[in-house]
Amino acid sequence: MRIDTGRAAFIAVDPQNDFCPGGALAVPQGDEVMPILNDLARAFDVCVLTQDWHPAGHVSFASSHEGARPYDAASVDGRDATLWPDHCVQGSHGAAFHEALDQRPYRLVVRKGFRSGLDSYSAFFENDGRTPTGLDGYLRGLSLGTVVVAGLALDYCVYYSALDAARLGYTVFVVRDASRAVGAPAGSVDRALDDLRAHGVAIIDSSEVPR
Ligand code: VGL
Ligand code: ZN
Repeated sequence: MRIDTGRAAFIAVDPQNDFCPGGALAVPQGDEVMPILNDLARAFDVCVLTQDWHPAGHVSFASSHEGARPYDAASVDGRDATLWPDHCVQGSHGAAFHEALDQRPYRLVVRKGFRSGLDSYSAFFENDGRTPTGLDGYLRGLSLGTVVVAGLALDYCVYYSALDAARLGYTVFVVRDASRAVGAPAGSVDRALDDLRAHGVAIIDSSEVPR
């Protein structure tokens, strides 16, 4: 399917320092997506950034749970959750966008995960599955029915953003080569991609986006 870039929103997910090598929750080769995101964003009329934006002591941090270690699975408020190193703390260098990201094409920044007791992977809903970020309303207001999603991390925030978009009825593309994955627990990437395909999401290469 050919993407009509005039009627689609490009959503670049969390291209932040903490998700790049040297960062607190480093995604292998996370920095390599920046030039690809820059190239893609120029092709779209509407571009949106998401920014993971946690208060200190956030519930998703292992340091907030006695005896827990980063990457442990945990139950938080009755939901399965993964605990992370402290990352993307509001106002920190780690929370800032990577310096190689060209921010000029983006007209909206959606911050998420800013409530102490609730994590948010998706650009559309927080992890309770029902608290909206407002992005759906924004895209509807612009009459856009297609989203193209890429960024960090493929198996978490990109995955949940694309999944929610599909559930909301958008036509969804995930750009594989413009994304990098945490890769934990083992098999997380294949599970995410299989589940996205099962929900009708197209996994594409950046060369398939018309310029
Ligand atoms: C993310 C884990 C925790 C992501 C954010 O951007 O994929 N992953 N917070
Ligand atoms: Zn986070």
